[in-house]
Amino acid sequence: MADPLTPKPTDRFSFGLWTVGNPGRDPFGEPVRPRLDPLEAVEMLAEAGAWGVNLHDNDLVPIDATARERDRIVKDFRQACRDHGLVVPMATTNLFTDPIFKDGAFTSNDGRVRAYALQKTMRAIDLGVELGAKVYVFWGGREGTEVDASKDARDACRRFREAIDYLCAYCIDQGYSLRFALEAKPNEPRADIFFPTTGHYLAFITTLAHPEMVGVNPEVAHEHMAGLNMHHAVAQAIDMGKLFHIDLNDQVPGRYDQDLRFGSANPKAAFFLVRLLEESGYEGPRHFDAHAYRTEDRDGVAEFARGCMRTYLILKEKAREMREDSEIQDLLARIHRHQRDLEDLTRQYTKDRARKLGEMSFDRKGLAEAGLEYERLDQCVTELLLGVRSKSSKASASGRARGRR
Ligand code: DIG
Ligand code: MN
Ligand code: MN
Repeated sequence: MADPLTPKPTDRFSFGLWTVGNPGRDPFGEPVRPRLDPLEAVEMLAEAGAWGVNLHDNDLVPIDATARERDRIVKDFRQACRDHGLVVPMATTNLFTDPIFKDGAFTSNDGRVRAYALQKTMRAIDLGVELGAKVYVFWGGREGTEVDASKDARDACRRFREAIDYLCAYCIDQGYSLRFALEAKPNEPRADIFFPTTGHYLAFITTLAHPEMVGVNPEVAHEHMAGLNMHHAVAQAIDMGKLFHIDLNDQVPGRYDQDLRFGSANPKAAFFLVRLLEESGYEGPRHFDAHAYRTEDRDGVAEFARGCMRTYLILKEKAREMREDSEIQDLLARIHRHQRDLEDLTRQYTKDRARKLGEMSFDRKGLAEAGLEYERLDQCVTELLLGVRSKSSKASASGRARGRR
């Protein structure tokens, strides 16, 4: 039987060129390792067991490349992907590095900058489609403010909407079957970034001209930076049919965007995210938007990539163990035993149901006194994640059975 912890193409693990290509620069230090050439990155990711590789336009094609240089670079990259068996599931535009975007791209106060951002994105969309991308991500890293007097936030919403509507219409006109995924972040590099959380984007999508083409790309680090529960954000996106992509990494709340190896900061939170993705039937890429520590050399970068995928697969195995753990399943059955009580009265309003409901009496004190056994449930899940579950569960289950006699 195949090792469940060895990545397979069916796991759909993908990485951006910028992840393993990260040279270790930070605001306080120069690069510590050479920037990985895209072709080297493809080779490293294939060796690590990845299925896909993603890119910003300028991760592959320098912003000042000629059309001829662009075509050669793309040709070589496509050949490398073919040679190493990698696909390109997602593409995106770099609308944040070049100084022209210092005050935003689609929300810039300068109409010329907004026009250039649209032109750059149309070209980057063409590149993504040429490479086979099915999802196009928009991360508005520079769409924000330091000085709120400089920009009316309502204008920002309108300008961003006009840009997304324009680009949806471009894709329709071109016959591209591309889906857009909007990625939120609360701050950094701007003091405040518009549309700071996945929830903001889920609301924003309802205002678009082509909402059916647009979903979200939640990132663990960004929801954690906002002090939010990532798997709750993802659950709401799934509930709305809007989880079009996901950026997996990790993050200690209250810090700058750390883009840590998946599961390295909060394995319990990562577990519930993996359990949700796997049990919800999400079929999209499991994309790691993260990078190795600045302390690492090329071997360390390869270890980072392997670690992201291995931790995901370990947590996927833990979710299976949880489904097969009789004590946990018995607890969940008891916890949910009243889930469907009175459903016929409360599921959907009718005059008659409301009348009957109005005539009912409830044992408010009795309902309030019931213990919910969440301490035991969480202890069992903690033991499962700490790998002691198989031994301790038998002891505790039999102990409780004795206790109940
Ligand atoms: C940062 O979290 C952003 C950019 O790296 C990119 O635009 C997007 C793609 O996952 N994530
Ligand atoms: Mn990030
Ligand atoms: Mn991201």
